[in-house]
Amino acid sequence: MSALPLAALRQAVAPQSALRAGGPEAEQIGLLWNVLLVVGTAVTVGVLAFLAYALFRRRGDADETQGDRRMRAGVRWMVAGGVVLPIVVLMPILVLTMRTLGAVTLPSRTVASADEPPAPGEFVVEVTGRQYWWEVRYRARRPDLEFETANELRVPVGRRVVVRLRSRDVIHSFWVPGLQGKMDLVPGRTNALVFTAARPGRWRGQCAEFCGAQHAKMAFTVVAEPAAEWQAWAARQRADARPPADPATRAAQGAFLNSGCVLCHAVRGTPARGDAGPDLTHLASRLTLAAGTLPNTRGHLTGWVADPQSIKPGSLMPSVPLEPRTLHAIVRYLETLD
Ligand code: HEC
Ligand SMILES: [Cu+2]
Repeated sequence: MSALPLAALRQAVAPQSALRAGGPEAEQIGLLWNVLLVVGTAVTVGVLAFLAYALFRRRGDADETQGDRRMRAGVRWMVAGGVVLPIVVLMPILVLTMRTLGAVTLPSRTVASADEPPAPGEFVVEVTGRQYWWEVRYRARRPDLEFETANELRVPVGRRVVVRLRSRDVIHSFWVPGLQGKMDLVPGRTNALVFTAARPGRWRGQCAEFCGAQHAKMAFTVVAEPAAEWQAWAARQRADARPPADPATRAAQGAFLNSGCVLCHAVRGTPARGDAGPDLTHLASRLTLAAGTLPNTRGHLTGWVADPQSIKPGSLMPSVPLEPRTLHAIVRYLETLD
């Protein structure tokens, strides 16, 4: 077989691999992992070798003094293998683990209450876990610079990102293996983690704490891009939704505003103010739909709006029966929300 399948596999797992570190925090964790792998393998092989030796060696009967000597040797081996070796092996690992923890986690004093604005120079994103999607709010020292999106974190390359984690319902867990370890989102408290994306790219994240029927379809994407591109993106996200440019789009907007959608979804700049589902103001600018479940294309969008329950059974968006004309008008409108 050619090398192709392996290359394809690598490509497939790369966006969500802890072995492909995307920044300094992930590198520290990767280093610890590599040390544990090497030491663990060496200990396992050593133990198995001793075991094989003990099982297969041949020894004749011993007289009494030989027996005594063997007994004392046995005790020495037990002390060496059962006390000295574990201490010698585990102490450095403990120290390395503590150092890694210290290097990749925030001191508890910076795990601020969720409502505090960021400190000067701090880049804060608030992520709220919801069944089964992620509400994402970019905090700023000036309230008018804050904005909300969903299921996607865009960050400037090289910027240390503080993610404040909260939950609206049950416990979720925020995990981007290529950038950081896991951290729970617990109702009633705010946790925080930091990561830095050292180069432009995309990393897949995943809810890592079982949170209900659609837990497996609760993913998200971290996109890191150069600071100037991020600024331009943020400026677009802050703006209200693009108003309809022509009568057909105005009619399409009407179809959306007259459907039940507005009870649960917000489109800033329109009367839609719902809060039960993701903010749709700039839906068309996102890579995926329904928390990483579908690529954001017209076909998938239509399928989702027509029957979300067949795609994510048990998700909190009901399948609303829509006339085909209404359905296509709504999709047409949503596609203008870039
Ligand atoms: C009862 C509340 C509710 C109603 C009504 C509702 N939605 Fe949703 N919607 C949700 C929830 C909750 C989600 C997140 C589902 C998930 O990913 O698990 C969602 C997700 C979506 C998404 C994906 C957003 C993203 O960022 O990935 C789109 C698009 C959407 N809804 C459009 C609509 C449209 C159009 C209508 C009207 C026909 C509608 N919704 C009606 C609650 C609702
Ligand atoms: Cu979850």
